[in-house]
Amino acid sequence: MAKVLVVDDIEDNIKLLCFNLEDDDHEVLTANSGEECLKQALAHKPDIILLDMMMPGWSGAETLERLKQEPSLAQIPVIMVSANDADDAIIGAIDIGAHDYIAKPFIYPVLAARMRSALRLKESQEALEKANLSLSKLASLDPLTEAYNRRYFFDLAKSEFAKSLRHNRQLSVIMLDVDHFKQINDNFGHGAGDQALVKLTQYCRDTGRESDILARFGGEEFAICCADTDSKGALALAERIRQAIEEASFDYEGNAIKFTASMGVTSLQPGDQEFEELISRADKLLYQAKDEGRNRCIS
Ligand code: GH3
Ligand code: MG
Ligand code: MG
Ligand code: MG
Repeated sequence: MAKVLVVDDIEDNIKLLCFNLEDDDHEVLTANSGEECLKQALAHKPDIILLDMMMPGWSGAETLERLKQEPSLAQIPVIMVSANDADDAIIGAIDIGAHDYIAKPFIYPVLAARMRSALRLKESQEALEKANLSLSKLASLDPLTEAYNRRYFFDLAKSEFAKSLRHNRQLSVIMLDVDHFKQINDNFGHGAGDQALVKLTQYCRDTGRESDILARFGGEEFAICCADTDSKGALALAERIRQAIEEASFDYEGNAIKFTASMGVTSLQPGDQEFEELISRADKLLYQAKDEGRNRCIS
């Protein structure tokens, strides 16, 4: 069963098609002009459109062109239905993007078979798009924590960096490393360590803003890129995250596990040319935080 939009300027043609389509359990929408077709298509997103060629106002070909120009409608298969079965008309319509072309008077079962073919194609295209989408999502995320991975972080953060330079806006980076993480693994097992990383991601998300780009950089090291944030704001955020981590504890196989983290915080400075400069500054500050006793933020 599909949602079918039937477009024809002659009421009787519409009636005949509706009769057949509804008999096949399709949901039928109708339009008696190209203009109306576009409106209906935008409002109801049909699965397929049966479009008359010869209509006053926009012709079938003109209507088809407009459907194909509209990004939200371009994927809907259109079958042209026309009394004109001249080769030129068929070629023209298919070249504009019609999926198929059927001459009037048509045999309904033939039209129905062509519709099924168009719908099958649309379905497989949609499945492919969905698969591509989840694939690209997978490729951008760290599988354990679902924070961004390092590679995708650089893609996003570099583009934020370029925008900040262009528009003279603030940008900050926080590098975070869990303190004595090895001890969590050693004392409670690798699963506890994994769980700590998942919790850490959650603490960072709960404390930060939606726009902060959070990534697992590797091991127990994370980076946060904060657009439109100056050094004062970034240090305050880092400090809130540090406190949230320090105060939290989670249960793992009956053990209440607590940990702390150290952070290096830096912001865009005059003269910065590459995003990597911020990363390496934040990294140095992070190691300073470790040297000075851990569980602290240094900017
Ligand atoms: P420091 O305070 O100096 O940062 O000490 P640390 O123990 O946190 O740092 P170190 O670099 O000595 O150890 C990091 C440990 O993190 C070692 C490694 O086995 C562990 N690790 C890295 N990735 C994972 C992971 O995905 N899961 C778990 N459970 N452990 C991991
Ligand atoms: Mg007509
Ligand atoms: Mg560590
Ligand atoms: Mg580390």
